[in-house]
Amino acid sequence: MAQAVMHAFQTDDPRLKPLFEKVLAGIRLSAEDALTLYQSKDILALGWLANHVRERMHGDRAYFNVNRHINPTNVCVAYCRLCAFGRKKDAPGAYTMALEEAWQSAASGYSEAVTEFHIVGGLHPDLPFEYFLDLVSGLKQRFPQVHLKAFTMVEVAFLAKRAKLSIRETLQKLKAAGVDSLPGGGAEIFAERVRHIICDHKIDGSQWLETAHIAHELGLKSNATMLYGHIENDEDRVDHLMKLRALQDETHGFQTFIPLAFHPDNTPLSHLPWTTGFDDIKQIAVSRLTLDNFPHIKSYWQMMTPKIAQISLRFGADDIDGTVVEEKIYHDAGADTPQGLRRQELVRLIKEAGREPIERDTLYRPVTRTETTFTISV
Ligand code: V47
Repeated sequence: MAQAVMHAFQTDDPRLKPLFEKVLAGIRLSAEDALTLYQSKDILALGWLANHVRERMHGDRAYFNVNRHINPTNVCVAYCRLCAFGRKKDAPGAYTMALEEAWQSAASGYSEAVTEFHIVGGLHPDLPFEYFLDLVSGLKQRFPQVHLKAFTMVEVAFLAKRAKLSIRETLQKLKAAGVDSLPGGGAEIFAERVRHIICDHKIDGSQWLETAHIAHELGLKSNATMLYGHIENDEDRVDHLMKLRALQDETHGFQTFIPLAFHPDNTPLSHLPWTTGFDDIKQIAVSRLTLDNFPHIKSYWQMMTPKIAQISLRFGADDIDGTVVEEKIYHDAGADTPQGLRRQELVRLIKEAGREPIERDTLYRPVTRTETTFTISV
């Protein structure tokens, strides 16, 4: 049997052979191994290994959800060089939704009943903490069946500062108002040298990790991201992955890892090139192979493009995110993907990759639909 498997794995990169042995035996890869993976050009061998792990964990299942993004404001005091979304308060294009407007926007769009609102926005200098508590409790009241995945660790830390509360108290209040889990944004790259340049005014990497730690302690699941393809190097990527893996060993609170390819258009880093398909696919494979304690690796179709996201389902990813409906952060930065995809289009992408589409809720419970209703299996 081992012989047959060995036969199926072929590589012209001798450095990958010992990694093959480790992956097959379920032995954790080291930081050094992760670096070797990044340095290899044998994308098919990396894909074979990542796919092996992906199928060991999930078989043919590939997950998606029916969700809607809500970005209540793009006003932001952080002025990150990586970002094309944030605006100064009085700058052209700056917006802040009144609560009624945010609640209405949640209801608009596709007719398919959403199971998740993904809520993130800028760090607004004046909006009080109560605005966010009211936003969340108002959504919960109007859409009690919808999971609220809201506020990155960066937003939580900013709200805590503004409300003069600890991170723990802030998260407790958000949870009591109706926040069910947290998205993975704002992690960027933890390495200080890079973080200083791409997002100087955000909390640092250790504060991001500490906020996630507290969220997990409070029973709030979260995701984690890594922004790649700008000025970081392979060592920075490995450092980021290892820090996430170490925290996950402690809390088991992360559900999904989402590598995010940098989109340079309209950012102060617009001179940088876009990532290549090779790098995007390799990043998915390395993520699956190194983050052995993360249940899911998401290839976010909005950012990867539907075509790369689909191929990723054979290179380590088991999730392609959801319908989204209205995406702003990537489109401000030059993405030419659609604003949203219908449920049936996601199903088609997955089926054509030879995978079994599983509609999930945010906590990865299967969702079954009739024409007008849906049921979540618990
Ligand atoms: O935190 C901002 C990134 C993130 C750019 O948790 C950029 O399920 C590329 O975190 N080019 C927000 N990336 C998106 C995010 C996310 C997306 C989908 C699913 C989930 C989840 C989370 O987008 C930001 C930042 O890291 N970002 N600007 C840019 N120009």
